Amino acid sequence: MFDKETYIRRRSELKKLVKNGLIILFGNNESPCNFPNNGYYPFRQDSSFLYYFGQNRDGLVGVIDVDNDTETLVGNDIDIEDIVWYGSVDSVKDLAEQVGVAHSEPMKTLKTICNEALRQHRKIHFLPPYRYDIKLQILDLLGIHPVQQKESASMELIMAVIKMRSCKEQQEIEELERAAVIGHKMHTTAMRLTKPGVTEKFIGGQIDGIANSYGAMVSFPTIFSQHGEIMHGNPTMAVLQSGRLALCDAGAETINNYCSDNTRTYPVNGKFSQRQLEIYSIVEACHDHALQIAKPGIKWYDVHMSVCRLMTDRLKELGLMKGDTEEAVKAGAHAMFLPHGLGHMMGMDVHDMEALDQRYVGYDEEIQPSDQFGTNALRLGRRLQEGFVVTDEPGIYFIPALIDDWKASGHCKEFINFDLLETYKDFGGIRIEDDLLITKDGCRFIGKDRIPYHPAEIEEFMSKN
Ligand SMILES: [Mn+2]
Repeated sequence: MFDKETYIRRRSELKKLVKNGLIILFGNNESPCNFPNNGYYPFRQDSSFLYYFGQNRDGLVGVIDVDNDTETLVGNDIDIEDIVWYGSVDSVKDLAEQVGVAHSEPMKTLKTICNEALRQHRKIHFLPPYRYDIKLQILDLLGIHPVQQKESASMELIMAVIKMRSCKEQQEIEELERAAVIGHKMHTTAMRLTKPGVTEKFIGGQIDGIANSYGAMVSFPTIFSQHGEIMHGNPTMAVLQSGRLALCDAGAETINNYCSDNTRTYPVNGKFSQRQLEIYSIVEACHDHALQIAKPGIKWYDVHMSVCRLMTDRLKELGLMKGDTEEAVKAGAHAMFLPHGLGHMMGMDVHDMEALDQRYVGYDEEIQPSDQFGTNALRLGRRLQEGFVVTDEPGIYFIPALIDDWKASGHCKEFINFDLLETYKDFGGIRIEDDLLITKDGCRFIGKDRIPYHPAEIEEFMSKN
């Protein structure tokens, strides 16, 4: 948790942006895994609740009455039975005081607060809920059916939260740097453990333990797979084979729930083949290219497209693509190899604020999401600002089903050499990902120590460890 003043300042700013009405920020509840008392562990608080109310405990709701300038933390104190099982914890009144909130009320009062506001026809602002228990809570409090809650959510509140959370404060950047340190440990451990004969699951489990040991949890389910071409390939019991590449996309959350998100791809046997090196060097160039051009004022969409053009040029040199680069990228031909976006915002959520809808987080009046395959997976398109944190994660993948699909339909056949591509069906995929902080006049990587990614560094690291 940050100091009390941080939360007071943020709520005060939020009130100015939302202007009027009653803001209700729902904290998360424990989520049952296989029976009610066996919840998913660790508990994960809602990030916007954390941003404004700081308290990392289940069963809390933050209420900000903008018209009357009052703030209330709502939640039930635990009873003696809970104390027996979980130990004693601070009262809701204490929790409120710790974050500069003057009032606290038991949960049953929330219904009264909402009824009163409804009776007075006041605007009640809430964010789009993503957990079903919260949807039921909103149905009970406001009478809005769960299927209508996304469209009933407050645009004023959504836009205010996005405005505030998009630009990271200095203390948030320091948290992100801490997350990067844990991420570095996770990735270098995965590289150390990678060798023929080990299962993917063993490596995934070992590095998840590092996230748990030094921070709160993993920032998303760890991807560790010899099938790098599967975007979200979670670790399986498959045994690592010499000659293949392993792709590791993993990150940690600090105790204060700030994320890291990095990807590395390396040879299982520690030595790149010539063919692997050729593809790897293209991804490496694209990764470094984004670092060179990202800065305030430039559209992330343009950074993405610039990377796509570079990738297309380089794939043409290898004979995998052909034709005019501009035309190929316009047609979306590069998406055969890069079917996702160059990166996304990152903060307390690994895809920061994705629950608030990427249309608003990543786009604006100036730039709208594309519906073209590949570019439709670009989560961020709008102009960068100082303090934004975005991931830089180009990749090249050889997806057998996608190759067959495009080949059969002739899609982009003027830009793709399907005969040569056929010989890459057993290749897998490569992604390199680091997290960028947009600075005053450019950008820099988050994390002082780079996880090895230049091929010579990787080979040296893997031969020594
Ligand atoms: Mn990412």
